[in-house]
Amino acid sequence: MLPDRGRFITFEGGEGCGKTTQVALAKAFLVALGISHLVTAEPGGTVLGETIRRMILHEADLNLSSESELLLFSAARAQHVRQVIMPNLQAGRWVLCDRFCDATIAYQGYGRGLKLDLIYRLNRFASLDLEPDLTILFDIPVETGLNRARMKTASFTGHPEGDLIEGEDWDFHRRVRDGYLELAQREPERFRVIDGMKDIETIHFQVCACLELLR
Ligand code: Z5A
Repeated sequence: MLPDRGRFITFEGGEGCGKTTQVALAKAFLVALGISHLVTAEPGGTVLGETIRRMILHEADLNLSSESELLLFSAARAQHVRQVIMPNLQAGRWVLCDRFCDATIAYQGYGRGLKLDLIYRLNRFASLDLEPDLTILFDIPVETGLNRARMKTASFTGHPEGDLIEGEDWDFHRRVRDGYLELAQREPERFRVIDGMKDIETIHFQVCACLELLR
């Protein structure tokens, strides 16, 4: 952890795990502490990232191959890191990022079955070797997560169909969950795994405790 650089914290987990809820609460916590920060998400955070997000998640007509999907997530990340994340960290701001490189390993690696060593190399290239100071993984059973995600989608759109990745079968989402847990086991010093089945307030306290340790 470089002393002058802002802290880089990523939030990860399967569909409906509650990370976006917790990013918003963590933001309020940093505001209360007077810590200068930025909240962002992948894919997104730049004009290119938002365009790619729309393509990957909503344009079924593109019939993206797994390989094209991987390269698009990587392109979005390359832009996001160079244009948004790095400049903010270098300015001393903390950056809270909803998904980052681990998502590509979990979804395109474990989920789609693409080669992990290739994804690690692409991640390093796209991210300029940037590693999170802390990654908080919210773990919940796939069934609960997908139900939550569908209810959230329905509350916005009136029908439960989510995006193209959310619509993958349960086995895909189970591989993603197992992949995340394996990553956390492999790097226990970077990951903190939180039980996403607890209530929102309890989880928030746990997240705050993690953030406190980075001050
Ligand atoms: N993806 C990828 O494949 N490869 C990559 O490299 C990257 C991403 C970067 C992005 O979708 C998709 O891209 C994602 C992975 C893939 N897959 N899909 N689909 P996104 O950004 O649109 O969405 P998301 O990241 O998957 O999830 P989300 O919509 O942001 O939801 P969430 O963070 O998982 O959960 P939430 O919104 O905080 O909570 C969901 C609902 O549950 C909501 O109604 C909450 O009020 C409720 N909730 C939250 N916490 C609780 C608790 N503790 N108890 C009960 N209810 C709760």
